[in-house]
Amino acid sequence: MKFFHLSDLHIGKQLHHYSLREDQREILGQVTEYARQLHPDAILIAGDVYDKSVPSAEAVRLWDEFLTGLSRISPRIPILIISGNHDSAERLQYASALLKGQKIYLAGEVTEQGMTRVTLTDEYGDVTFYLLPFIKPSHVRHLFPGEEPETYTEAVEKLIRNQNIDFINKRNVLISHQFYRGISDPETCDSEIFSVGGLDQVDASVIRKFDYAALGHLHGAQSVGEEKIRYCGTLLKYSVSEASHQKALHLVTLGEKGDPLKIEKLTLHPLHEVRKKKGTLSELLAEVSPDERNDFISITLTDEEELYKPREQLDQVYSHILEVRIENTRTRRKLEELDETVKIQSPAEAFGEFYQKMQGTRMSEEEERFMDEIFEQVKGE
Ligand SMILES: [Mn+2]
Repeated sequence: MKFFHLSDLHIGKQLHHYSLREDQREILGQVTEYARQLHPDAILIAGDVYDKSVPSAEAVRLWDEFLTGLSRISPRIPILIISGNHDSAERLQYASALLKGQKIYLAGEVTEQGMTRVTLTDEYGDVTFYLLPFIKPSHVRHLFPGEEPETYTEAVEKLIRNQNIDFINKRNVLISHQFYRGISDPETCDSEIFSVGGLDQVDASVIRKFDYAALGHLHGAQSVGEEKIRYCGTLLKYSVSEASHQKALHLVTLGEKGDPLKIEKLTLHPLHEVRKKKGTLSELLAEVSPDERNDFISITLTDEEELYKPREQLDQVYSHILEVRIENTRTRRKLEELDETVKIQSPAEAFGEFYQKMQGTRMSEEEERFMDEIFEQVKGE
């Protein structure tokens, strides 16, 4: 059985205030084209369909276009979708009972009956797909009266145990959107949002019996400990920190029970690349190649001397500048000083310094007292 594994489409996302509408339309069009050519047995979308829980009309239209395009392929390819932490479960689930008739399976929530299951068949028998949308322990506590899960790991573990899955004889695939952690820390990037302190991490050992775990949530493609527990990552680069990522469409081939998996990465061609460029202003202005002109560029200038309107000059050659940073002896020294001083400063001292920088004069005693009171109040709360 062959299936596409996608996740984290984040439809409607912007990159540093640039709309990604055309980039997303292009890349989803390429996925549809691959589906038409290769005709996989299923398409799995592992959460974060949208970038926001209340997506824009434009984003909804693009998602509609994508689903419609895929469902026009004949014979029909089943599409299995779960909601991620960015999606609103209820909204994503709209018309799910109707869409089931079109082989589009949408799981926004876990119900009293547990996870949504979809069984598909190939020459080796059944493959059961378990659709586990993004959950917090509080979402599923009511399903386990008397033994409420406290942690994310417990919540996922209990849900799986409750399904009575035959892991010995049958082939089972999990679709899930959580922060799974193996023995080592997974690779993360700037376009992801996690809870502070790693409370949202799920021990990957609770899903290791599945023949494949199609994961979403982390935006860099990677496996968690084993090949078969895998994040496919985003189709597009959603932050500068992903500039060196190789984004691809994952095609997974599941053979007979116990056989090794095959994972192929199909090349995608984004409308704009995300690149980092570093050098002096004159170097960067001189060396620009035509195919980079319209890419998303993060620029680091290394000039030591003051520059005349660098951003305006760069705008003349690059059409999509994400940011311009300056890295020279001066900024490095500032960073070092900041490193040393920030730690020892009280909020009142830090504010005093900020005030002086902004106003060119120190705060009056009265103003200082006023600020002290505010900081005390905040502390109290
Ligand atoms: Mn995401």
